[in-house]
Amino acid sequence: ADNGDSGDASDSGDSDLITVGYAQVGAESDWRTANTESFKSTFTKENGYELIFDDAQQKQENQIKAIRSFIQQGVDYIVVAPVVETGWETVLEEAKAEGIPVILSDRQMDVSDESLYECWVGGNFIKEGEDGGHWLEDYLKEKGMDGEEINMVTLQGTIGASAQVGRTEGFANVLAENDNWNMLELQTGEFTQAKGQEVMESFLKKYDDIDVVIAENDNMAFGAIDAIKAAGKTCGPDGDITIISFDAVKAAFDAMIAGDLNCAVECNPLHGPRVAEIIQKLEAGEEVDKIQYVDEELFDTSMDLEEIVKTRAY
Ligand code: GZL
Repeated sequence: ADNGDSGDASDSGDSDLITVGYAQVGAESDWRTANTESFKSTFTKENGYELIFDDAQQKQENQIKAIRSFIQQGVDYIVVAPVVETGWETVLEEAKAEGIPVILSDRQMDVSDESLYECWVGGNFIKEGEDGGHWLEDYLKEKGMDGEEINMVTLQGTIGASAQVGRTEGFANVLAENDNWNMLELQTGEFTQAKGQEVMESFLKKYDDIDVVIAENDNMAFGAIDAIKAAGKTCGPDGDITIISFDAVKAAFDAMIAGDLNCAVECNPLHGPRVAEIIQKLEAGEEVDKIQYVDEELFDTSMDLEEIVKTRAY
């Protein structure tokens, strides 16, 4: 894993800076890039911080190594975006033993003792999945297809990641209410464009009657769009295949404006300022809420996307 900043926090010289070790998932998607940028632009020396950044290349063992390194360096706070929900108890116990508070951002950890972390800030993944499902219900009704058999496939995110778990569960809640919807198959595309394209290619070979693709992030949707076009099919509002994606990064707006993507369910990546606010509260000895959801919307091609995208921060 590449450690963004070299040098040991304790010899940073600026002892009045708050040192923050940030164990980031990786650089797998546009969302992740925006999320990392949000932290790097918030946790600056001018703002009173020393940020030690680690990119784990989507591997849990690298994140655990990074957390151990932060503990060794005696950072003031550890922030983690856990790649998957399980397997964190031991290293969190080690941080607790050294009295270093841990804050979770983006994805959640499934731990028995919730005192092992101060709080979590991120998207409401189950609601995102349900919002995507309800959007599809309305869309099919508008097209007069609400009584027809609808065949769909899902490109899942990294299996075991909160965003995958929640979006799959949320969409499944709506699927259960529509017995004319057939979920042909779900398979992980690891939240990357390349893998998303590969899995979509295999779906297109296997099924010749796919009506809807649910892509659990925008980058897998972009891969699916390429695979669909390469197979001589069309997608988007005027195409054979309807695509719903999650994140709503700028490139997703471009895809909707180009007519390739139907709907993007937002997952706000700008967690830097929220985490800084939490640290300031903890510094002041204040209580912080355990679960803190960020604001999120849903965008589709019926909206004035050229206008909306001008005000988008990511
Ligand atoms: C969501 C985040 C997910 C994004 C993907 O909070 O965990 O990980 O949806 C990213 O783009 O890879």
